[in-house]
Amino acid sequence: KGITTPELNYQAGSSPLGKEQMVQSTNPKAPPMTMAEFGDARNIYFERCAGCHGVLRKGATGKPLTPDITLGKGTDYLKVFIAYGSPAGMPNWQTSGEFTEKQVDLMARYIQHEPPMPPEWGLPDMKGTWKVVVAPKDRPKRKMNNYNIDNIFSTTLRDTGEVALIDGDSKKIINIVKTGYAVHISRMSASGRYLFVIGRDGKVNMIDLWMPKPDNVAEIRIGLEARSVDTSKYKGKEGDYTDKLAIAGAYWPPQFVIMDGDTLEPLKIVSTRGMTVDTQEYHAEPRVASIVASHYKPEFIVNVKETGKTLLVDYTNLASLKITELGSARFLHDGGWDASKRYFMVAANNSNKIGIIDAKESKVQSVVEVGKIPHPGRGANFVHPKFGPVWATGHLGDETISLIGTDPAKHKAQAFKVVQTLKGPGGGALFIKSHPKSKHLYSDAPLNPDPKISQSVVVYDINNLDKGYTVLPIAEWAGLPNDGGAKRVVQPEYNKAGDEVWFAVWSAKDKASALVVVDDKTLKLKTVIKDPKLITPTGHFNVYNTQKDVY
Ligand code: DHE
Repeated sequence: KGITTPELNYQAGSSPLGKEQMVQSTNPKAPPMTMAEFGDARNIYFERCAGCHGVLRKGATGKPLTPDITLGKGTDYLKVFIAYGSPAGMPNWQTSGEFTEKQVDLMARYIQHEPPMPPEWGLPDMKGTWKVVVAPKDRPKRKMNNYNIDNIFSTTLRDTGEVALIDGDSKKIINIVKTGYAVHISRMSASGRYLFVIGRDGKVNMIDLWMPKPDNVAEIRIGLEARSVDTSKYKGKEGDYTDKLAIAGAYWPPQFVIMDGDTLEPLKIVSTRGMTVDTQEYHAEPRVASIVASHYKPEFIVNVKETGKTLLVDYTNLASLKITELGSARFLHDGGWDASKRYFMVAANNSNKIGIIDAKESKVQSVVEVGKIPHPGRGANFVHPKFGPVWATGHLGDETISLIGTDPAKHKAQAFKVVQTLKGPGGGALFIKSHPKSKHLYSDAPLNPDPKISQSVVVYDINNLDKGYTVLPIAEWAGLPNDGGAKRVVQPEYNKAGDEVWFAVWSAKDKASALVVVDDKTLKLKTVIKDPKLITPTGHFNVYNTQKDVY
């Protein structure tokens, strides 16, 4: 049971904000509630509703739910809506078994009161949580272990708030490092020495891979809820910024912060509150989605979800920060570079578009219509036999994969257009991947409602795309016990050599999960990595491919 459509299953994930101190004012016109009821309702709201309706309930991909609207509708109407859902996309919370009748009544009353305001989080708050665990002067002067660092994988252990560092050569766990709550992504410093992870609770951890046993050297909380982190990668005539700066983006408060790349000391905080790109109306909580470091300029590329703006943040002078604001389309989410690393391809997921940012010319190159709710992760680059270099995205809302031409020099007619649409097994795709040394393109579909599809991946032969796909039953290959776990197969990730592909088989916290490694040449099972400590693995990031943006 549960929510039925993939995109809702995805967006109605949990926010840690429900646990924060907030001032709750009551509205005398709204149905009465006890303080205990407010507490419960607030928790449910942040666990299940805030992802779509927003922290302040002003609406994002879901409708606004402020008292000026909800009071007029009344408790009975709201209860029906929450219980049965709507064709426009509201889940059927009660009939799906997610909420009890009592909880539906609670939420119907709660949303007629004023939304509580979570606290702000400025420099003193950040500094209060900032810890340099090992000072730069006390860190190794050279690599102090025998690991092939380039081939280490950092695997998110979502529900334990940890990452597992796994030796990609021996497939053994090197260390399990405590991080923030429901850690989301890992990114590498430009030199490949430091690994950065960010938790949903805004905690950034910096891990030194040169230590005898790689571990945390610094940490900080940059906000109360967050998803993105990256580091400066520019080296050129304007300076060498290798390992100099880090950046993290927050969902709440809506802001990003630039930090010292050695210690995580917070240096500069910028709010993203402001006007939307299309209707030019004020938005109070535009969340920071994906962030990448430009290779062309000393800039971070910061994508702001609700305003639909991409900010090119020049980091050469933090005291007089220069930001170029590019407008593309609303609800910017995830994305990655094209193979030349000149164009950043970002999904405007609820507009069904890919915005293409030219990092060299600092402009929006194009905005391309794709399938329903594109979700590329960082996407996949490969050379199409007919159309040359393309970048690919799968979709949450339909079964297609869109291939976009990215080579204006030699394939001008196809550049920045959808050149081919592949058919996959169904919607619910999250991540797609290829590698310069591989002849294959892999796509998962962990949020497809059919377990047969969510527990396997599909592979396309790049030189034979019209042939369709081959299905790899990854969860079956994992050989896990029949414990009723969801066994969703998530995120293809290549090793450094580009000859094997890793997948997470993701089940609940109290069920068995595993990592499955496939031989890319033969498409046969190579190894299964199992360990009782591998709890809820989701994303995994190969050090070299992440450092060099190879995907
Ligand atoms: Fe993610 C990337 C936000 C749910 C696994 N996710 C991202 C990015 C954002 C984001 C903004 C891009 C970061 C960047 O590149 O700088 N994700 C969100 C959400 O808001 C959402 C919808 C709901 C939530 O409550 O978090 C959400 N994400 C999920 C999941 O349910 C996933 C599948 C499992 C999990 O661990 O929570 C998930 N997201 C990932 C992964 C990436 C990611 C593995 C990195 C992909 C990559 O290849 O870089």
